[in-house]
Amino acid sequence: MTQSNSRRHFIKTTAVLAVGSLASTAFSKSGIASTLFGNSFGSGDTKFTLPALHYRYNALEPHIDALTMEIHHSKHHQAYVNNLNKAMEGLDFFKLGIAPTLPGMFANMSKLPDSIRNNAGGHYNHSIFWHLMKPIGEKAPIGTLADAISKQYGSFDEFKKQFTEASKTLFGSGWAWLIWKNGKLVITTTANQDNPLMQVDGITQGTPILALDVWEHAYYLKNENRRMDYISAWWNVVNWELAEDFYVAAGK
Ligand code: MN3
Repeated sequence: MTQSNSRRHFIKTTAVLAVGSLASTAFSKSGIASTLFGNSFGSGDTKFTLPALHYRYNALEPHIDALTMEIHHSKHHQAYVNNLNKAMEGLDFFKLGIAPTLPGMFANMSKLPDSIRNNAGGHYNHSIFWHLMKPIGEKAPIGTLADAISKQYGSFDEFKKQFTEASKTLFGSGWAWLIWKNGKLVITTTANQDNPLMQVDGITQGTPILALDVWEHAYYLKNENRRMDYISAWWNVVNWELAEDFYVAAGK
């Protein structure tokens, strides 16, 4: 094998392994792994691309408006993708021993520059955020996740209250999450475009089940500074079916 072939082989093998393990922990049942990570090799062979939205920009109206969705997806998410590709160009992933994939980068966040952390996070977070919403949501959790939420929080209303509070009080830009960690559901938040999969200083928070973008760009056009209105509206479009799939996969 020539050096460049062996390098390519390493990148492909590690990329497939990394994507494979993420697929088995979070996407096995939902079947959206290829949508989200099919183009995630990034360095060398393929660049990251903006995944198509699986519903129209106006599909979440009246809860989330079409213009916000269009700008958020086609401008903001696209910028994370472009900047991620740009940030990866200057790095030798082979030399670093890091797979140039989202899971590969998340597992080595402390060794990579902030440009990767911000943009790989931005790309991943938005990719799952779009999927975790749908035009006619279930309005409440279903299946085993519904049972787990009731058991742990007493009721869905109590969970909703706590998740809403965490989202509302997050200072500045960031994300609210429901994650699975050490056999428990946990409500948590991250700043900027960080996410619970990122290993920072040796610590990974857990596996995402639910994600809410509370950056102002997610709601300012419609709700101006009223983040609470946006959070209340968002509960109507949560894709609880996918959240259940994530929960089932994460619990294995
Ligand atoms: Mn956003």
